[in-house]
Amino acid sequence: SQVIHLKDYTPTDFEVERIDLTFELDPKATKVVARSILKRRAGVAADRPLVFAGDALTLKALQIDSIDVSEQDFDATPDELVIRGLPESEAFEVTVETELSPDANTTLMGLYRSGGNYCTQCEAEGFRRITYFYDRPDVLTVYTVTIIADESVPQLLSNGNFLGGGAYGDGRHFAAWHDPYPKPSYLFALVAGDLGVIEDTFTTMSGREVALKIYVEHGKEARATYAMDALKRSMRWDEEVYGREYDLDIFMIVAVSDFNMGAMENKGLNVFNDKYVLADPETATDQDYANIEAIIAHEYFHNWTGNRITCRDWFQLCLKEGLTVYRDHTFSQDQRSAPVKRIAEIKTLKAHQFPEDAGPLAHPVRPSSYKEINNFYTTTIYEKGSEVIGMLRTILGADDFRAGMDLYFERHDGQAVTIEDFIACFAEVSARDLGQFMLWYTQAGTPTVTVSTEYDRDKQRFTVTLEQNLRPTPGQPQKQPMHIPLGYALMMPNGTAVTGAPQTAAASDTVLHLTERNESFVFDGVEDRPVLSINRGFSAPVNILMESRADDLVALARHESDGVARWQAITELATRHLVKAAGLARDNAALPESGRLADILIAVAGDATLEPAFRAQVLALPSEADVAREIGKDIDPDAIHRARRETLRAIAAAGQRTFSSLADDKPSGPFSPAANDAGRRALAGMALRYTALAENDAQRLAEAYANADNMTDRINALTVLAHDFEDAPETQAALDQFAERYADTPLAIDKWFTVQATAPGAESHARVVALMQHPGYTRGNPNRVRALLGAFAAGNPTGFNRADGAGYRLLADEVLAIDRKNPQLAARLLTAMRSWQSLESGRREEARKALVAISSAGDLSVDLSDIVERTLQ
Ligand code: DPP
Ligand code: ZN
Repeated sequence: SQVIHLKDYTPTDFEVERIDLTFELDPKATKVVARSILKRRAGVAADRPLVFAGDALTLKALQIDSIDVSEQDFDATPDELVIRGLPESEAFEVTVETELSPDANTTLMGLYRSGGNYCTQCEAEGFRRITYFYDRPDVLTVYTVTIIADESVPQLLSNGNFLGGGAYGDGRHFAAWHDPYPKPSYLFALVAGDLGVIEDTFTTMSGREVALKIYVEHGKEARATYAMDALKRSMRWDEEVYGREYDLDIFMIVAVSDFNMGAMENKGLNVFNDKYVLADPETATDQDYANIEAIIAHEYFHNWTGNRITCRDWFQLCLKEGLTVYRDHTFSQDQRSAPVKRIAEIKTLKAHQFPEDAGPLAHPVRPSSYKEINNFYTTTIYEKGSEVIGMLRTILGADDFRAGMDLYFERHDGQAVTIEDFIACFAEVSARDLGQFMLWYTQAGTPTVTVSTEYDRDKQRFTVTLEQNLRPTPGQPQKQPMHIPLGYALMMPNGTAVTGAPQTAAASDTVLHLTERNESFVFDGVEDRPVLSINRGFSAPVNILMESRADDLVALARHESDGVARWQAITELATRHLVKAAGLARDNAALPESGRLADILIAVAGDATLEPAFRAQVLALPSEADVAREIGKDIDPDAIHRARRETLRAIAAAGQRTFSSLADDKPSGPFSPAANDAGRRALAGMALRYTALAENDAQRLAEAYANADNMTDRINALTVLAHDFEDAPETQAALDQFAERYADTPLAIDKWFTVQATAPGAESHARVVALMQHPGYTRGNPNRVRALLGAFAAGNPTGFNRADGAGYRLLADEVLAIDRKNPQLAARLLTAMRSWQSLESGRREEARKALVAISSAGDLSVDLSDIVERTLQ
């Protein structure tokens, strides 16, 4: 397959003025007629052919201006339609008829069936599985859609506003939809089925009433009410914070159970993975509620950042994704606790994006080439893309940032644009040169900033020296220095503030702007040696290397006034401890005393002036994967596991009294998913784990499991049982009970799969193999596969990285089997192996063999071969 390059971009020869689509739905033979008006662009020669993309298509008929095109004037393959001998008139009509089998479509791209209902997924290149077309984001046109189906399929939905519908004859009916906003084909959607619905309305800031509908499987309506609430809050927030109003008469969301992504922002008709719509206290955790709120907001916010203004080409994907993630992050921060949400974002970024940036799949936020665009819906495009927007706001300040956004909306509404167009708006309103800032979009890899400090008592001068480095990444051997905005504060070891002003324009009271490779920042009038808090709030997505004295970190861990920065300091202390402990565990030596770390954690745990959710996050400690990432090479997952487990036990023993009382301190009254109560459950749940470890007794957990009246508490107790008390009889009893209780709730059984797939140790491999035979499991459903196999590969360092390579072989076999049905899912699963080169040599060799086995199997999809080849390189 060929490589596509950003530098090769050229516009199409023809514009599309409008497209009318007619679907006659049938599970095995759906007829699609696409009639579009094309207009030759000025300067395009009359003998240029029309070239439309297809994917696995069968052409049934082809007409131009209602006359059949003769055979010598076109070539149709499954992948392409080329028409020659076009009319010389500037505009003409092309009618393409194709026939599809939604039932046979297991890729979940294009038109397929899920749970008996028809639905579509067109981003990035699914529309070409429906009809031949200019399936690219820079071709915007107005869609009118007519859907004809059997009466047994009552709801017929598409984008835009409802035009009308009714009987069609022979037991069939129809519905017609018109979307007045020109859009690219990836935002097209069709849903048809027999679904339950909940309805509401929203009055926009200019007073228009919008109908809101959420469609779910019959009987699940009550589980959609939280999603509806989140939708209305999102609509209001976008008006208040960005001045963005919704633009159609109706906004619909449909939940489907078979879906490759989280959700899809199709204009006026969002299609969601049901995991991100359905929630009630019995089946959903607090984390599920938070995810639903975030993803509902994310897809809604795309209406302006993505739909009204879209991407010129797929290289610009972060234009809509990074920006929209930034918007949903700040929305959730506003709806919940900002520091707690920010900590969660930092954890996600470091757990997922940093390893991507450090391994063979590293790519810039805006890549310059790709083989398969599906493989670029990555944490770099999304999460790092969002961090880049956050840095832009830090550099410009809130007012210029908002002014830049306003200009962007005003100038580019209705267009398909580039990152350069976007950044130009901010450069213009702020009168700044953002040329160096653009490197964040073009250079891959996570910069390291080395920090050293010096205090001169005689001169009362404190100097901070920073050096930035960016290692080579695939295709980018050399890097240039970037603009890195580092939040900072100076304080005395007892926590009092320091007076003393930076002596350079490159620093404000809160931010050091590092723009050179090496730079020193001088503070005068500093009366005593201060403690430096750097990259406060994680203002830049970088690694900090600082030879700070442990005493300084302890001072920050105790006294940092900013919650996020305090968490950062505690995390740094804990990480250093765990890295040291892992080294000793590997040599079978005694582990270091954790007294000072334990004191800090126990003090935070018992500090009622702090938010419970914050205390829970501190108690979570860095994960085994966090410790592995910090060690960076020659990794032995078993040693890390032993070190972390023993550290947890030591902390648990030291704080037993505190933890035991916290474990019982739960919210009272009816269940509320709001942040406050969720935070209290999180703290109690964390305390329960420490208590059980201290008591070394599964009994308390079994009781907590039996008494739980919501999924958060229930799954927490079950997880501690399965992960820390795997041999206790209580554990198997609770697992069995859970399976029985939720036998009819696949999304809950997914949690049961994940709890077992992530139980540490070599035996988890056999458990996963056995669970693949469970009646609730199927390779055909992405949620099931991710809950079991995905969780095992990405969330079980000791189990998956079993020294004999059995984990890698299992993944390789399954990935190959899944690839035949759903390439996107297979390719995504395999990214769990992206850090294989940092393992110790025995495991590395086993991992390599498994990757080679995939690579040498025949008939791989483009998606999978792209990932496996890049991973091996
Ligand atoms: N549906 C995916 C998202 O919203 C891709 N656009 O991120
Ligand atoms: Zn998105």
